[in-house]
Amino acid sequence: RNYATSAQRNPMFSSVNSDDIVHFKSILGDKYVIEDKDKLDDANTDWLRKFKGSSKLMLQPRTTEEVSQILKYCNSRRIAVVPQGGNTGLVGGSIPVFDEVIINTSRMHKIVSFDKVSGVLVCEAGCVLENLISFLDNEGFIMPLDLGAKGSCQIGGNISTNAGGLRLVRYGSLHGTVLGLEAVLADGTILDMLGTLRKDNTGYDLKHLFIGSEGSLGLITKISILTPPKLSSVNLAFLACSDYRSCQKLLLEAKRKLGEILSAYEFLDAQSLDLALKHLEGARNPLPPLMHNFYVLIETTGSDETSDKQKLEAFLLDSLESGLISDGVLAQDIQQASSFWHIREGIPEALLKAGGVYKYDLSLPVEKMYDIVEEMRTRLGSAANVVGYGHLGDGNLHLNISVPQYDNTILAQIEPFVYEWTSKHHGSISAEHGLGFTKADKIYYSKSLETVQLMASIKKLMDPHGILNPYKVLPPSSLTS
Ligand code: FAD
Ligand code: 2HG
Ligand code: ZN
Repeated sequence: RNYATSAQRNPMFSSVNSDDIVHFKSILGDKYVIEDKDKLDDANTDWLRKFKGSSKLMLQPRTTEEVSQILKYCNSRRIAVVPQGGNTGLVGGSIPVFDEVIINTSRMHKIVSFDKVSGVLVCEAGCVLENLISFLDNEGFIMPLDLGAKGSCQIGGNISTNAGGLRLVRYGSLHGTVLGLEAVLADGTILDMLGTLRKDNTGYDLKHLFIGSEGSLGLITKISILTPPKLSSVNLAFLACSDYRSCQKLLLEAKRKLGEILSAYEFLDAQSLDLALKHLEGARNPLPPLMHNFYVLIETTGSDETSDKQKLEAFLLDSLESGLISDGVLAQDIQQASSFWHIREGIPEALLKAGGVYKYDLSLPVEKMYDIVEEMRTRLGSAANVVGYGHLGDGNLHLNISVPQYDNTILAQIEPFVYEWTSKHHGSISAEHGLGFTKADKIYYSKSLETVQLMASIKKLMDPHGILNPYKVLPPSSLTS
């Protein structure tokens, strides 16, 4: 499907002409001004292969200075642009809606510095998350975030979406761990906010505007992030629970009894596990194939192998005896641990292989979180496979509705119901993926009119011609008044 079916191109934007191409080549050299159809096809298509833009040009700058020159020129010519990192975003934010120029950051992948005393890493925005994880591993540190897309996603994309992931329960959000940023504004101004201090209360902390603004306020070029030391003992348990209440109670118990070493608390329902086992290469059920309704992964990370393991084992034994868990297995080595993670992290890929998928990334009070999955099952009957999984420790449900093919009558059964339900229960319609294109017009379910108006004023102040990632994040109507 094309984006164009549900949006209108802003006629204020210029189309790229041959003089523009000549100009971009003078900034970047011929090789990094890409007009090749195959390369553009990939860059125009999102990870979900749900939407397709029609950009005829991708630029691949190497330096902040080049980004600045590109944006300055685009701003003066009213050429709209879309910043793109690893293109793993799940809300249609990283690809053009129409013919916006794609500014891809893949060549900006240098590590600038790493301070072993403070654990502060400074790097360029195009560093792939997995490469940063490997780099830090050699230094005895870890990234404070980890997610299934780590092999492709870039730190600039992570910060622009304020990605959560599997470790947020322990290390908190990027609003806490990102210490500084360098970003280029729409008019080419370079904002140096690349501080490396933990504390700095000199005026407004503007870096926060860029964290989670999905490329709509500026293009992030460098980042500084606080990384925790790598601890020696990591344990992972894959557990089964008979009902959702048990998953919830187990979370409270885990916080109470494993609090200081708890580093992940993830859950999946039986339907999610079935999909993973069916569609993921090499996936095996870690438990004997009995019928359980829910599964929980608990990871602990600490500094004392013997006592950490004893603590986790005692916790698991207690939980078995009290009936909170009905079965469970502790990974015996790194390979087994990564096979457990493969199941959890691979669910989005399994869903993609299963057919079409409607995705909802909801923050909800933990006790209400699974009700929406059950209500949705009742609404849709056998027309769809409704699955629920996610970051239970953070109150973040990934409600996914898998269908053989996209079907507007099914969609009409899902939306606006799912958004109204979330709003009624004081949840957020986007916990961690952002709004992008697909959810820009749904912002009012989670934000008040006055809040959206202030966001629109900030957008207009920072990007008066609206060239940065248009049609995303904010509904176009909020920007015209
Ligand atoms: P892209 O997809 O390229 O871009 C995402 C957005 O950021 C776009 O709006 C783009 O315009 C903007 N952008 C990118 N780079 C820059 C930049 N340098 N400056 C300004 N704007 C920029 N998300 C989670 O929060 N938690 C998860 O656990 C998680 N798991 C995932 C698992 C899989 C398998 C997949 C496919 C996605 C997952 N995601 C998750 C979605 C998540 O948003 C992305 O994976 C990641 O954060 C995006 O990084 P990226 O480099 O691919 O960004
Ligand atoms: C995850 O936690 C990602 O696996 C993707 O955020 C969630 O695909 C999804 O719904
Ligand atoms: Zn997630």
